[in-house]
Amino acid sequence: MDILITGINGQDGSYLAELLLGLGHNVHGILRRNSQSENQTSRIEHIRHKLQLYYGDLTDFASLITALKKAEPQLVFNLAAQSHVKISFEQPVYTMQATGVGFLNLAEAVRIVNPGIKIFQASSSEMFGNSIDADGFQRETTAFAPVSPYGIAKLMAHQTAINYRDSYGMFVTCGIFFNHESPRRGTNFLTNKVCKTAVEIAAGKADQLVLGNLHSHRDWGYSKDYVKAMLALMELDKPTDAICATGLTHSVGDVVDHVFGRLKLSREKHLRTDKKFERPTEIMSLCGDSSKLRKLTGWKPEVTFEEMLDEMIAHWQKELK
Ligand code: NAP
Ligand code: G4F
Repeated sequence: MDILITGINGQDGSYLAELLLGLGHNVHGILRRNSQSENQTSRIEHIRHKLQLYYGDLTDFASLITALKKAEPQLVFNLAAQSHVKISFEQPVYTMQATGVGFLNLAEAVRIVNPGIKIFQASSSEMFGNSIDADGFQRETTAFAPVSPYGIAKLMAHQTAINYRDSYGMFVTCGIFFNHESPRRGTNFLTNKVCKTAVEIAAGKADQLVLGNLHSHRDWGYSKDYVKAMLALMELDKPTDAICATGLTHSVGDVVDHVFGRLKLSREKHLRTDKKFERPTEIMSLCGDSSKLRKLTGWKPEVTFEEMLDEMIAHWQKELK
């Protein structure tokens, strides 16, 4: 198949491209122009020669039409977004344009070019805000109540996906993804910030890890596991919405304790908090029930929270050498 990925140079986009190439598909991707051209392909340099890439942006409707016409895909995975929650408070308008209206641009471009193209939308557990079922889980039936511009933008995209499914009979599937990480995670997200800084401290190249809220809980999975779920969802006969999560939750402090424990660092000496890393509003606990996804596709997470953090630590130790 010809498959188009928006956000192909992101964490998930790069792993999904590897997975699809391995299965023999023709993989196309949309790249954003950067004044340092190496940054445009920083996560896909190793597979770049196998990809067909087009400059584009979710906020640029014409570029989406052009990419769809050139790639002639059967599937489109929309993984592009301004995906950082804290930054969405600093750039709320851009986040709405890229993450919310950007998906509308893509859905409309697909409807115009070829409504038979199947779309995957990367929805987010941020859409739940602090909604939580009595047993401590979020599931497909839990009410959405986002508390960040990013969460609101993702909810706009999510509802648009459902509307295109209902109004036009288009195949638009949403994976409601909980946090997932890897060595390719941006280093301004919690897990990779902790791993990278802790390795630097252990090597004597930094002294302190400075974080915001240590008490929020997240359901942290592994990116390579989650891109398999995206593909499994797109292989179903009918479009749907399904949660992808591990079903286990850990606090920010737990992440620090695991990483500091591995590197024999003391919290007292090397950990500090600063309000500048806190958000105006915070989600206190995310823990996803992914029974629907598991039942429909047989998917289950393969890498544990601890194994994933160990892989991220090893990555930074190698980089530092
Ligand atoms: P990521 O590493 O931040 O990657 C996002 C990608 O989107 C990057 O390649 C970025 O381009 C591109 N992008 C940003 N704005 C764009 C725009 N206006 N037009 C076109 N491309 C744009 O995110 P990720 O972790 O791979 O996540 C993939 C998707 O899943 C995102 O939609 C995210 O919101 C969603 N999601 C992620 C998680 C998670 O925990 N990772 C959980 C739930 C949902 P550059 O490479 O040029 O920066
Ligand atoms: O790693 P984070 O920035 O991820 P967050 O905000 O949960 O969002 C991620 O997951 C969402 C799915 O739920 C995605 F949709 C979204 O695109 C993104 O991938 O922060 C995790 C937790 C938060 O509670 C945050 O307040 O860590 C806390 N935290 C504490 N100190 C910090 C820091 N987060 C960051 N990024 N940096 C800190 O210094």
